[in-house]
Amino acid sequence: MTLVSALALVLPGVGWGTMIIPNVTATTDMGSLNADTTPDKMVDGSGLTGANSTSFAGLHDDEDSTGWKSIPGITKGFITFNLGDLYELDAFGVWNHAQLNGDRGVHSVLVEISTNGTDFAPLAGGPTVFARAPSAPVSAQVFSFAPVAAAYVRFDVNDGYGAVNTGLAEVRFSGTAQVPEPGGWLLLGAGLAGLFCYRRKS
Ligand SMILES: [Ca+2]
Repeated sequence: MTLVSALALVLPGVGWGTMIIPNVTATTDMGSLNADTTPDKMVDGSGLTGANSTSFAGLHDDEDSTGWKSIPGITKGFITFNLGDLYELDAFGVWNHAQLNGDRGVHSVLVEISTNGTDFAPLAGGPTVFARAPSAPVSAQVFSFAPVAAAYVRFDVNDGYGAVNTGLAEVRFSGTAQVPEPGGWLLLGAGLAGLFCYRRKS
């Protein structure tokens, strides 16, 4: 265990050295109600005010065009998040969908992680239920766990809170970017040394 991961275990929420992961993308096999409710509305900050890059602060509205909503009749399926890089993932925050007094929200889930986007395993210490959000504005429900290497996170959605379709307003992840392997550092150092020598000669 590294010092960073040890500290992250004892610090609540976003631990020391971790950050909200930027540029996450989302896909789903549960479809979208319409062009305003596509999966990207879960990860683009739409409808979220007061958010920052170091915590799960922020309140989300319940407008029609700021969250993902599935195709009516489909409340079971997968949502896959691509973190864009490999991270020591330590927490995520869920702003559940508040429409219909929270009936629109996602209820029971299995959270899985992957380093390659193909092989997924259950997230140890991950939640199995997302709380109902009975009204907007919605604050994040934050789930923290022992840091684990992940480049992808998948929500295996089992059901919603009773509406004909289900959805999520926003999901954000926190973690520490994994440093390059020792070989990578050597290459970086050699490159910088080469650049330095080049500038000295010119
Ligand atoms: Ca949103």
